[in-house]
Amino acid sequence: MKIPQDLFSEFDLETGSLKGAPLIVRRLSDLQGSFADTKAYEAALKRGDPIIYTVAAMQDVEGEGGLHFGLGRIMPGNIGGEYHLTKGHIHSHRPASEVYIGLKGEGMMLLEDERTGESAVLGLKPSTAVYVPGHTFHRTVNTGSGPLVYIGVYPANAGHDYGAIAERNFRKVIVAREGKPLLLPREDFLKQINRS
Ligand code: PAN
Ligand code: ZN
Repeated sequence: MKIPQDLFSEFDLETGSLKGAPLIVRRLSDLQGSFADTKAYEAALKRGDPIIYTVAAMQDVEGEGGLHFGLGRIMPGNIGGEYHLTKGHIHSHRPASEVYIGLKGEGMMLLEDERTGESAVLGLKPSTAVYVPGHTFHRTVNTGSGPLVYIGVYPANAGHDYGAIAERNFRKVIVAREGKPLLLPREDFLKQINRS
């Protein structure tokens, strides 16, 4: 059997690139509405528009039974105490699940069941894998001091729905408290910000 080009991939943990795949770059300005502290977000944007994360996705294989995968790389940092994060989404084909594998750095996956609203938070670092079931919003957060690099593998027919979560955002936030990550209900965090 001849090995076609799309059966083999090489990825670079330092640049976040995947040979042959386009690199999607998400800057601070692309994350309007994602961070809870809107004042801190606007103030940060005035200072510059840094890259928050990149994703390089291999989408060659098509059809029933096929798999796609993406290499994500999130830069360290926070906005108003909330760690750098991905936009987050749910798969357009709701039953489609995904496996995340940590490759470098330290972070967390924030999951939220669309049907029950229940949240779960799971660590993501080298030698760990997180299973994201179907019908679940998922967001990745970098809680470390260096880049967080991971790979996500999902069905080729999953599709990405960003609109459903963009409207109301995740119910929980992951913020830095005394240098450590703390999971808080969004409402509680907003109250704390408005009091100070
Ligand atoms: C991942 C994500 C990646 C970036 O490959 O696409 O972490 O997050 P956003 O897509 O929310 O910007 C994945 O979950 N794919 O299905
Ligand atoms: Zn996904």
